[in-house]
Amino acid sequence: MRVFFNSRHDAHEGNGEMHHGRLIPCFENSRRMAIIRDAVAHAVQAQLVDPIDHGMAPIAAIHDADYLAFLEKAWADWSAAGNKHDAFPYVWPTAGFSGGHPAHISARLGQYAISSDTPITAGTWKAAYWGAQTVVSAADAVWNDGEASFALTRPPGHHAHANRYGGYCFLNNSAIAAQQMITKGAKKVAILDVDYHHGNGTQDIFYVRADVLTVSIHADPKHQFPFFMGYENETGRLDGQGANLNIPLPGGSNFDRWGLGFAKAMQKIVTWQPDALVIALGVDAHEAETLCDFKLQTDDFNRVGQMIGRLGLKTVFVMEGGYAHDVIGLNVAAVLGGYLDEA
Ligand code: OKP
Ligand code: ZN
Repeated sequence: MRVFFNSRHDAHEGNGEMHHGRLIPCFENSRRMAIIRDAVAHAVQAQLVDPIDHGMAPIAAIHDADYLAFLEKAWADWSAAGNKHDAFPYVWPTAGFSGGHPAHISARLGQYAISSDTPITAGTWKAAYWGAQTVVSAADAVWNDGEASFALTRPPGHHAHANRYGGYCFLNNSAIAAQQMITKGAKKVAILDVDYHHGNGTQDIFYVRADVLTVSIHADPKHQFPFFMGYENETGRLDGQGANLNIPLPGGSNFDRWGLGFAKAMQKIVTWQPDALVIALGVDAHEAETLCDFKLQTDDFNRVGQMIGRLGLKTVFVMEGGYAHDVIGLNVAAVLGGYLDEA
């Protein structure tokens, strides 16, 4: 399988994140990539491909211009204000505030952030920009010849909105991949998000559109990030009515439970008849993931890949979450191997 690899991913390396009231090493770190790359090398005979630079157009097709201008210059503004450590927001324009859109970098961090778990560093823009180029290159390849590809990149993307970052995400890679295939001629694209967390950014980006189906299977937001989104009654609006499906599951779900949700997701995609499929491939639903509380096993990921393969669709896999170093490689390889066995 072609594996488009973001070799600039390590330009983004946060020094830490707040976790239960103290600063700990970032879950979302650069070691993840080498582990997954090495695991898939043998398992799916990975042909590593360097992304081509497609410029800003595919990114601007998803994200707002003011947000991109902020993100590109955030570190420069932050360091010009005298700061040396990673940039974090500390105040937000929440309900009841009039706004005012002040230019101060701390105000802008709060304006554009959904959460406080996501450091911006000197190399964040570079890593995120090349991550987007990685998924655009992967999407082009799949659309051109129908062969599946895997975009192996970090930071992840599915929590990023058109104008918001957070949940370790800056640019919504899965959304950019879907839009790229539409730009190239696809009429309908489905995005299936199997990450443990709800794909809030992806949902929001396509919420009023009829041409992109968004489906997410995730931990019930009542007890898990992103908390304020991801509920079952969010089904799309206007032209997008019926083109969003959320499948929240209780904590502790094993494959008996998760698989039922997955079957529902598969059914929706089959009925909807997309021209292409993007898999937002988070593997953090595995039982060894400490940030999460689902109980999937590596074999279960293999079954997931097989079932995706049997759909017979043009498929782009986009790396999202998965943090347990001892199993993420195995789990990604299990999905991709299962896919190749059945596609
Ligand atoms: C990103 B992806 C705890 C903060 C937790 C939210 C989880 C983001 C997961 N210190 N941050 O969906 O795997
Ligand atoms: Zn996740």
